[in-house]
Amino acid sequence: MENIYVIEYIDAIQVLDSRGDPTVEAIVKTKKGIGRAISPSGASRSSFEAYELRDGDPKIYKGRSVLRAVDNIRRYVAPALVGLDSRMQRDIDQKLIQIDGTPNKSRLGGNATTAVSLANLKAAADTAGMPLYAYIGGLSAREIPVPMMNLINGGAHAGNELSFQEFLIVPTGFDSFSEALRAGVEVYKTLKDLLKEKYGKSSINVGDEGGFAPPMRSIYEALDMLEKAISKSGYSCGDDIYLALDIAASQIYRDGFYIVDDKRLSKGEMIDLIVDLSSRYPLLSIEDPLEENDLEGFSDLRKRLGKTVVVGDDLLSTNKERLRKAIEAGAVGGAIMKINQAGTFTEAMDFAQEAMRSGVIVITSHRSGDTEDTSISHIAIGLKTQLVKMGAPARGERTSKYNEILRIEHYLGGEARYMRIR
Ligand code: 2PG
Ligand code: MG
Repeated sequence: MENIYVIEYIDAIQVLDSRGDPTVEAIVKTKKGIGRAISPSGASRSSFEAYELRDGDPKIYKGRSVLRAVDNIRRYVAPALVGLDSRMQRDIDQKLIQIDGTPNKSRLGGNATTAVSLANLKAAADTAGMPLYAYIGGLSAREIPVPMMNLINGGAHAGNELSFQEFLIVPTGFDSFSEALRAGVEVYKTLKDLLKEKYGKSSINVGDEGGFAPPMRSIYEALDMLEKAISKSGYSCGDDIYLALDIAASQIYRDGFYIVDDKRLSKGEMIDLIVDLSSRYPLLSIEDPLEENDLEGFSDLRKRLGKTVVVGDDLLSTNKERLRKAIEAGAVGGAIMKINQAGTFTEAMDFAQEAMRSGVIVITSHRSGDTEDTSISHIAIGLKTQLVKMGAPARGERTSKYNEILRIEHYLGGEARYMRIR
């Protein structure tokens, strides 16, 4: 009998991400299905991520083109994968790792491997006639994750002076994803009014992830503003809706000090600041509170934080070895999973499952440079991660992902369950 899952054709093209930077789209066709996927791109990248291959010619797209990565797919990946069964995702990802042959995917480019790995996953699901989340998670994939919505942008994602990268709200106390999203949007709109009133019209310009990028200088100001926006919208902060932070501390780490609100803080002072923040505000989680090499600091902080979850993003870089070390050291209660940090779907999936087995909360995450690709909406539900990070409810590359979750929730009907975090 003919095997309809056999890969017949692979191609790639250069497309654009939400910052106008070129990125890789891969296309995988089987006998009866097709999958397309686009690699996203981070601004605050760790040094342990899969390598993002860019051409570097300043005359073309200011050095940002990805034509070599595209060519690598056509020249090396396609001939090796055509003829394989697309359902053998692990074998296909292994093959990508093998063809690349480097520890960080620097030969093919992590952007090339990510796009192919995800396009293959989608092609297999399409061939099976199944939505991607169901292909990944089967019948039990019916839990809808809680969104972490990034309403105020700072750091590497905005042209303002805020030292921390992301000020998020987490609508946990609702019965469904759609109700939680509605609350998040109402807070976003109220925040817009409050910002305009206090700082003027220019404060409602948005940053890379669709959150506002106001001319604030203090992290306390940003958190106070979020609290106010939540209560003014009629919700209770710390009950219906929590706050969260992504400090992205490697970005503010210089010569052994952290630069926060124009002050130079030693590691001890930084830890004290974070402990103070968590005692003043209902913070569900704090991501990358310290720089990406300071495992010990993460563990010390975690002992002092009580209920606030310490999340590793750059620290872990969606890498199973780094996760293992962090778990052994008791350094994290939460882990960010980004497919393109790992470079293939199965590596990211193994990372997420290892974390969950150890009781670590997993957050499926977009990148600050993202696209209309909605793979992560399906992956979060398929892998049953408790949380998703996909920016503010604004800008097409963010709303496409929220909208896809709304579609899945609608499709699941009475089967859908909104995840409980607390
Ligand atoms: C992060 C991400 C996504 P970037 O740090 O968590 O929000 O940012 O994609 O720039 O690394
Ligand atoms: Mg982060």
